[in-house]
Amino acid sequence: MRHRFWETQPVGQFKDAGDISLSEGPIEPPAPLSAVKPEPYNLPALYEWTTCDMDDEQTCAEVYSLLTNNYVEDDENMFRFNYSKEFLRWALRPPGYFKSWHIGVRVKASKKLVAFITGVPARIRVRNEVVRMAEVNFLCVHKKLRSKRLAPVMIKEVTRRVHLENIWQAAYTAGVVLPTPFTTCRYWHRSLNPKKLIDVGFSRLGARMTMSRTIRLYKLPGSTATPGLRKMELRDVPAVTRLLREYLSQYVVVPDLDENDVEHWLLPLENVVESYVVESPETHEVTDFFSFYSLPSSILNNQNHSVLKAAYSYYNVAKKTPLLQLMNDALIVAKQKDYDVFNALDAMHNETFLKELKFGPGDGQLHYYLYNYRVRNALRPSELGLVLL
Ligand code: NHW
Ligand code: MG
Repeated sequence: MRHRFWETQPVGQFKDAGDISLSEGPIEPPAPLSAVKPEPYNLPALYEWTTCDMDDEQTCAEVYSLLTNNYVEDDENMFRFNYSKEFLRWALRPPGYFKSWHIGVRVKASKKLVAFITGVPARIRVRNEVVRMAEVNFLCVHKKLRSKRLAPVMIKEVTRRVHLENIWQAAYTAGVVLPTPFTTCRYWHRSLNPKKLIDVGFSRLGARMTMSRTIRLYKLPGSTATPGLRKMELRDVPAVTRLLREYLSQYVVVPDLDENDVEHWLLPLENVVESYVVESPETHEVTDFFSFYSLPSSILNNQNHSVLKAAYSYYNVAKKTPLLQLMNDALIVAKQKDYDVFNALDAMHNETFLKELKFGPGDGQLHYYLYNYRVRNALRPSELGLVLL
């Protein structure tokens, strides 16, 4: 497949796969800031750039509505991601964020928001190197403006604004294959509300299964098993940061998180991110934690249900509690909070609990990419310790 745009970009090219003369690291060196184009890229004449202030209720509502109606759908167009406004604010305003990286496109005449792309700053470790990067997400072009090569302009503009902050690398994920993934993960799904999932076409009744047997199969205990399990609090940030940094040290590509980052990304935020710690009843030490984020999907064309409530496994560390038990407690908590399904990638050590806890493999793949950074050999999902939203 030809990639007219991506062939021009500093990313691993398909033709270079397996070329052992290419070394790991930046593909292009940083340029002096004076060489970064100072003015925005040109848009087609009817459109204009806008910086989206996510603190502003009306702007946030416009972004929410663009994404709710035009963002990612499954292959069969049955579901579409429905990130909440609170979620978008959380995802886009981590420590040190740049408002200038929240980029919209409006119709000049009507001011209607028709396209969006964002970056947030992050430190990502690739093997032994910690690199300042942008995490790029929420690329969206209104359905009526598709296939007009607007996406490459959006990507070039976010790249330019990232360069203006003297950052030269980025990380992103996509369901589509582009040049060139450094790893590819699969989503696994654990039914919490099997009847609804079957009713809306998310899953199907297994061969020789009845609805009541299926409901029994996925039934969970009414309460969690781990003594000392409780919601994470602000005072847990130092311990959670230590646990997480130690745990992530074994993986090849991971976020480099300090206490400020952990406070932002893991402290519970109602209907956005949930984190639970295990505090030892004897020593009062925090020994383990799990977390998941809340990303509902709109159910397109169903009479009885309009929203699928999905929990997505985020970062989990099992130091003392067996991982299987910890994650079963995560399922129980999610069920109590009325989620319909619990999703997890086959990244990190997730493979060790997925089958046992009755997750089934999904049909979607998630490809991971770095911009302007070559990874020598594609990683196995179990070598990846990075979850993007
Ligand atoms: S992935 C979610 C992407 N969004 C959606 O799928 C929403 C529904 N779809 C749309 O809105 C998470 C449109 O279809 C989009 C494409 C806007 C996707 N990533 O305008 P054209 C992210 O947000 C390439 C990258 O005609 P369109 C991550 C495509 O291969 N490239 O298409 C975002 C082709 O290039 P090629 C993608 O359908 C990461 C060109 O776009 C892509 O009207 C962004 C066609 O453009 C995707 N998901 O609009 C990269 N989908 O070379 C960040 C298509 O093949 C890079 N394309 O001809 C780093 C930047 C920062 C660097 C800093 C140093
Ligand atoms: Mg387009």
